[in-house]
Amino acid sequence: MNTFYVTTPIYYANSLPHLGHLYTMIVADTIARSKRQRGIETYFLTGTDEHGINIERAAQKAGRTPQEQADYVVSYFKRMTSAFGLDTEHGGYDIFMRTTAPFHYEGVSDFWRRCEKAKTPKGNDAIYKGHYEGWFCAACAAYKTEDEYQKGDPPTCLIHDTPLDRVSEESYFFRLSDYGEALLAVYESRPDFIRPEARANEVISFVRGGLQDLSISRLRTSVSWGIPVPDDPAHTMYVWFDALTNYITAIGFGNEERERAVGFKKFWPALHLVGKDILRFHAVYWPAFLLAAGVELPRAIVAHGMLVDPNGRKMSKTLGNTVELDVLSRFFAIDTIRYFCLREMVFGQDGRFGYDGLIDRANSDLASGLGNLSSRTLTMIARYCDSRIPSGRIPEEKLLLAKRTGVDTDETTVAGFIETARDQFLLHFENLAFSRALEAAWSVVARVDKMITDAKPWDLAKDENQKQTLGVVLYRSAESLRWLSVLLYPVMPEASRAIWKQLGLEGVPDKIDPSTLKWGELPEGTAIGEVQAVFPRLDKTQILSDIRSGSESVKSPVQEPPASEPSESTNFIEIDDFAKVDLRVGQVLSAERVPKADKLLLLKIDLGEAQPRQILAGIAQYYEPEKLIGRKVVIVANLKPRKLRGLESQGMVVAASYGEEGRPVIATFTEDVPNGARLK
Ligand code: ME8
Repeated sequence: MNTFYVTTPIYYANSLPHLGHLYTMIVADTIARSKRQRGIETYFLTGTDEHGINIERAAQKAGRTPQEQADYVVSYFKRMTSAFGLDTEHGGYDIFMRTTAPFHYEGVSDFWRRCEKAKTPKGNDAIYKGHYEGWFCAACAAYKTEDEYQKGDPPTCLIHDTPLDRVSEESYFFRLSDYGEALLAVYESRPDFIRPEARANEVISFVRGGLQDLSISRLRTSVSWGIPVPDDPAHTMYVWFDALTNYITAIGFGNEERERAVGFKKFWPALHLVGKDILRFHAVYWPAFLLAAGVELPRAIVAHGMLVDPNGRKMSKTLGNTVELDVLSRFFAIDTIRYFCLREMVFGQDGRFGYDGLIDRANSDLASGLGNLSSRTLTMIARYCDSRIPSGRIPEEKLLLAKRTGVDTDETTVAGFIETARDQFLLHFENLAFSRALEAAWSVVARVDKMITDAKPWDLAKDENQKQTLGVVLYRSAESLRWLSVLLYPVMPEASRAIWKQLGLEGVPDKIDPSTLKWGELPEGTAIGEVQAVFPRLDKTQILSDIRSGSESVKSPVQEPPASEPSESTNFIEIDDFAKVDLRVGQVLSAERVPKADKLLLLKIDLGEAQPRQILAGIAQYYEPEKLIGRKVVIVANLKPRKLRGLESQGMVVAASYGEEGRPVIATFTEDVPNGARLK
């Protein structure tokens, strides 16, 4: 089956994400969209890594429980991914994976047991119990060897500059030292297993240098916030063992319900997209665990470079040099950020991020480049007409005429040019060389711009004898825009859709395989849509000064929630706001399924009023109607009535909603309470 599975790392739920985290998501989202565009069934995972000392400490500092800490960070992630168009609703990720999900516990336990039963290639037990003595960095969630820390009392992590913890305790070990040869054999036989090549070489030389066994558990008394080791709850699993396994538990490993819903068999193996900072965990430890458990290895591990600050230091919360997502979302369009990340960062290498550069690129490549090409083409089509087709419609190209007369006019060269550029674009894209792919696309922008400048349609329009040529020039520009919106859709979904719509085309370019594009398929005579600037020019001085002064004049959709607030909600309301909601106790008098609506139940509810209320509730998949009869429920009594499936619903049943699929649990009372009583 033609399927594809792409993952980002699951991010630590100890702090809020920044541009670095967004970057990996943007790349993964772009890859997922391009696969879907080609008709490949794709699953895209992102999420949070919620266990370990890291999260425990962050929670403690913020006065939260670890679960509250994770919920708090996740609520921000959810708003952030929605604001940046990366969530399911916007065609982005398929799962926001959380390692506190019960199915993950099940899957990891299963995976551990498999490793525990396994023999290494040298015939030893893959997991054994021993004693660990050494230094541990909570920020990296990794044990540190002597060359990985700065000596001192206590020593500090070379990456995070934070003090290390001394660990001296009983621990389970994974016998990594027995896997060196097996891993090297994998790297050798699969040159694309680790990408880019330079990173693969680093991994290979690390493994050649000899592997040490890995401590994969901590005593519960030292780290309590974690998944218990099966049959030995005095130990919790090492957070990386737990976290890496998310990639398979998310799609169904070790849990039948998930398997049915997604399918490990269907989607595994994955392409793991990671920052180079965590390559070793993915390219050494993870494949070794998988080899032990007898699970197929990933499709590939692709490591990108780090976003660094102007001083070349990795952008990170610990260093306090991050680009905040609320600032970005306040001043820049999503597609501008996506374009910049993919165009400016040479994929695989570190890249500097600065607002100056972002604004310059946005103005040169987007506002003056693609945006200008789009608006000048469409404005001219709106204004001028060719010999036959009135203004406001796509003109005729007369390609056939030119071919027949054997005249090698510009049309053949533009068509030929864009076809070659498309092929280059796709080739670079396939190799994850996004920057070069975009260069190829922008060579088309330049080519078509040149054609317009050379042909001067504004002069042609003045001459009745030149109307055919005018039509040809405008057709070619418009057809090039159609191609560009298909090619660029995975990188800039919103802008591509906007151009597509302005061309007067039906649907969206998200399902058109760019390799099947044929020149001349833009229907002549199509009425174009309303012409609007796709990328308005950015006022650099104003934006930079607003950013520097911390101006809040533009509201951000991803502002940090108040620090004291542990839950998923963000804004406080006044008591008067709450009083507007009339919540009443009701009792279910009858309940039945709604034909042809597999989610809906039709309920009659006694609210202590003269007549029972008719209320529709989307709970049919989780509640048997007959079991609800007589049950006390909470009803929003002053909700504006609305029609669902032709039936009026006069209120709403209040229910909790949890999990990925939003499973409902109806609110109820444990004590007696009369129908119609108000909740306040
Ligand atoms: O390592 N530039 O989580 P994490 C580019 N939970 N990418 C960056 C970046 C930067 N400056 N900073 C962060 C963890 N990233 C583990 C992963 S996976 C089973 C467990 C991105 O929150 C990049 O993808 O520290 C990097 O690898 C990841 O965030 C690290 O996220």
